[in-house]
Amino acid sequence: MTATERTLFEANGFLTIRNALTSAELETVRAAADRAEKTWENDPNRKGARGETLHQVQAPIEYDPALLNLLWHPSTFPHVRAILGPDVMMIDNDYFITPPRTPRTHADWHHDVGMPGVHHALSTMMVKVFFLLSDVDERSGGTAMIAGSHKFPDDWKFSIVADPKTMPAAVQMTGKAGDAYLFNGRVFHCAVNNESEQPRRVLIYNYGHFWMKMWSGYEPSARLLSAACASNDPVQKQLLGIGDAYGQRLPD
Ligand SMILES: O=C(O)CCC(=O)C(=O)O
Repeated sequence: MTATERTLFEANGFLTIRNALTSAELETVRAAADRAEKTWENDPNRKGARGETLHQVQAPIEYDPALLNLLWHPSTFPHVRAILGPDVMMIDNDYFITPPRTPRTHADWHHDVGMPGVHHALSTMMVKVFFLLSDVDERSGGTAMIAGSHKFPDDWKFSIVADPKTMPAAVQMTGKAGDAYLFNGRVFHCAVNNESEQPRRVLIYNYGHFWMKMWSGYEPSARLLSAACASNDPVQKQLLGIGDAYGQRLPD
């Protein structure tokens, strides 16, 4: 991370990476995401949410190597590793498709992580990376955040709003397909309602520390675990949770 990126991330709790994917990569990832969506749609037993505000293809890394490889993509993962440290591990991953003209938000204002009663202003427990697969403007149902809210005290009284978009001082994350953004899981955030005619498509990769538990339902399959072991790549193995519960570290 550059000094500017690090300072922006510390100050705001989020950071945008423009053109995280090249146009060739974006094409490959979009094709893989389309295939995953079709497979998921055609099999109601596949995990995820099938609601009017969100189609959630749970654990896209299980569907295609192009979606797995984004977990350690060189434009985003080094930032995550720099922020979380050498004991980084994957916590969950999703492909979110927000349908056009949703009647309400699929995710009202919340923190992803926190420790009630203990204020860890200097601890970063989770970092979430979003890759945009579609252009996202203010009307597309994107993520909104309160800058710096990862350092607010636990008892901070955020405004209560009926429409997430009207939260005072919220910053709307917008960008072009191929851009990415990452944020501290303690940042107060939401998805605003999609008021546009286009679906919003994002791939989400969430990371924490090796001693944390992955979200239930996101534990990698035996197939992915054995491929990671066979690769003998310390990053792949550790991100998928292979290693010692305590003391697990990526080499420098
Ligand atoms: O869809 C979004 O932009 C927000 C999703 C969200 O709130 C989350 O992943 O915690």
